Formats: sequence, structure tokens, C-alpha cells
Amino acid sequence: MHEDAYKILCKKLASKGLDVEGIKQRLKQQRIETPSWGYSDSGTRFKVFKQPGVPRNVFERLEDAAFVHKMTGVAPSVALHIPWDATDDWQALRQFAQELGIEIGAINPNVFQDDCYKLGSFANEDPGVRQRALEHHFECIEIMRLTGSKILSLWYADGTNYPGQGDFRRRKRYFLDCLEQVYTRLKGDERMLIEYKFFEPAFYHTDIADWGIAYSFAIKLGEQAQVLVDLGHHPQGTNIEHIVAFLLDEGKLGGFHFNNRKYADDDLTAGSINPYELFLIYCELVADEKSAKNVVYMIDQSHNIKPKVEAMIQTIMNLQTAYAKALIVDRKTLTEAQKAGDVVTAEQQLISAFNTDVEPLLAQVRTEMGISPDPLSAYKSSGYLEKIISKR
Ligand code: PSV
Ligand code: MN
Repeated sequence: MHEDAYKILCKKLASKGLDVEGIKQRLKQQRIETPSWGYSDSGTRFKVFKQPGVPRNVFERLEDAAFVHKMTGVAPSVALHIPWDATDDWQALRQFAQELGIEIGAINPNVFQDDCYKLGSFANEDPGVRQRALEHHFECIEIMRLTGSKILSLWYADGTNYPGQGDFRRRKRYFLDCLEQVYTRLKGDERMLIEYKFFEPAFYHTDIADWGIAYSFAIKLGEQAQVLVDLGHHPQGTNIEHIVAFLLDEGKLGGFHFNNRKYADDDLTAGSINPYELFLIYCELVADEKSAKNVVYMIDQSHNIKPKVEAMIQTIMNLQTAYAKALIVDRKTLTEAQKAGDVVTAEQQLISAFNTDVEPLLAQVRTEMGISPDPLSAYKSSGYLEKIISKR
């Protein structure tokens, strides 16, 4: 049935002067990286509800990621968190990924779970702790080389819980010094992405609290350091699309962690709470495709009660919908209206695209890619969940 709806949509888009084939091409080339940690059991400090069939090790996490790619066609890489995904045979893991038709993506060092990091990692007053955190980063750079990854994705839980607990400036200088030591180890084609988060786990201050701090570090470090925007890491009401546009224009947007949130946490499904915000973010990416070329699009969601693989497919579909809607914005009319000060016509270009049902377009794209037009239903009838429940 989607063919008829697709033809009607094509006519509508063509009448606006939009290049439907070019739009489909972009949708086919969209790439989304899924996180290994999104396939395992997770929860809150109150309870982790265990799910049958979840992966028991990194190899099984890769299997799930590969199945998500098989269903969606646009998720060919998976991010790893070290040591959660540590293995003693990285070559074997890399080869296993290749056999599954996927790649290892961003490598995420973890300097927040050991007892020694209670008072911070790179911001710690103790040079011994800072050195330990550095060694872990160096190990992660080695893992990048063993797995073929080009991205070191950095997030720090460093912060203080009480006023007076730490010296902001001294901590800042420790941070920069450590980040510089990491940066100098990077080869020319490797990048480090600096993620920010304004609170949690620390409740008083976070050392890399916002995009400005991450940006400042990235500028000081050099071209291979960029900012990572995790959608859930801003105070309520923050204009994330503006941050995205600014960073893109500065060549400093390195990547995303996609998710959504209602209150303070960041693990809700991307596009599930504020789809208009997600659409506006994609509009900024479409507006500057050249700068967005090397942006890494990653999901960072731990699905507490949703079935993991299914939730990941659903998330990817939401991201495709947002991107498709951004691609059908009549940018020519938008720009003309902006220049003429015609505020209503300008806004209307966005609203009209957002209100358009792009599902027939996405169904067509998927069919042309040789996958099901409805990945969620295809997954449900694939028998994969039953298979992993009985195997694991
Ligand atoms: C922190 O909340 C974060 O967003 C970072 O990206 C971590 O690496 C990830 O979640 C997993 O804990
Ligand atoms: Mn994140």
C-alpha cells in the first residue's frame, strides 16, 4: 500500500522543487552507531530488572548490534565501553565484528567506576590517580588501533558534591594537562570527542558541565579534538539546535549521543518526548552538510524495561523520521523568508515539513535497500528474540 502514498508524497515534494532521489540517497547513507551498553541489563540504583536473552559478553553484544543493522540497514558500527567490553583477544573481536558485517566504533574509556575515582579522575588532586586515569586512556588508544576504531569518546563523572570541596581553577588545569597528554598520543586520522554533562553523578558542580567548557578544551587541544553533544545532558529548555549550529559552523561538532529525557535522566528513546526538537537539530545538520560530514551519530540509551534490540530498532527509526523530515524542508523558501523578515512564512516551512508523513518515503528507501519497510514488525517475526532467549 505504501507505493500509492509514496507517489503522492513524491508529487508534493517535487512541486516544492525538492530532489526526491537525492533525499533518498541521503537517507540510505545515514549512519547510526549503537552502544554496546544498550544491549545489556541496566536499571536504576533502586532495581535492575533482568531480561532473558540479554548478552553475556561483548561478542554477544556485537551479535545484537549486527542484528539491529540487519533490520535497519543503517547501523553498521557499535561503540564499546572499556572495561565493560574488555576482552583478551581484540583481534578475534574485530574479526568477529567483520564476519557479522559490522565495525567497532567509538572507544569509551571508563574512569568513573573504580574506588580511586571517588574524588575525580583527571581533576583529582592526587597525581597518582590522574596518572592511573591517563594510563587507562592510553590503553584505550591501543584498543582503538587493535579494533580499527578512529574515535576516542570521552565523558567524565568528575565534579564535586559540596561547595568548597574542590578548587575549580586547579581542577580545570589538571584536566587540560591530562587531556593534552591524551591528545598528543593521537595519530592524524584519530579524533577525541569531549562530552559534557551539567550534573550527575556530582550534584554541586561538574568539571565539564557544558558545551562551552568542552569547546574551550577542544580549541586548546587542536583540530582532532571536538565536542560531543549528548541530548540528555542539558538543563531543561536549552536550545540544543543552536548549540549544534554554532559548533558545526566552528568545525567543532564531533558527534552525538542520541536519547531523550523528560526530567533529568537521559535514557528515554530519542524523539519520544520532544520530536520537534530532534527535527530542529536535524534541520541544522541538513543546513550544513559539509561540516556535518564527519559527525558521528551515536545512540546513548540504556533501556531499563524495554526489550533491548527492539528498543534500538525503534530508536533508529525515530532518527530516520527526524532526518527525513529535515531533508524535505523547503530551504530555498525558508532562506528567502528569513532574508525578507517574513517570520511566519519562514516558520511555516519547518512546520509543514514536520507535519508531513514521511513514512511512505522511508518505506520506499528501506525497500530499495533490500530490507523490510517495517523493521519493527520484521524484527518481531524474525524469531531472533526467541533464539537468544533459548541460546543464552
Ligand atoms: C554519561 O551519562 C553518559 O552519557 C556517557 O556518555 C557515558 O559514557 C554513558 O552515559 C554510559 O554510562
Ligand atoms: Mn552520553
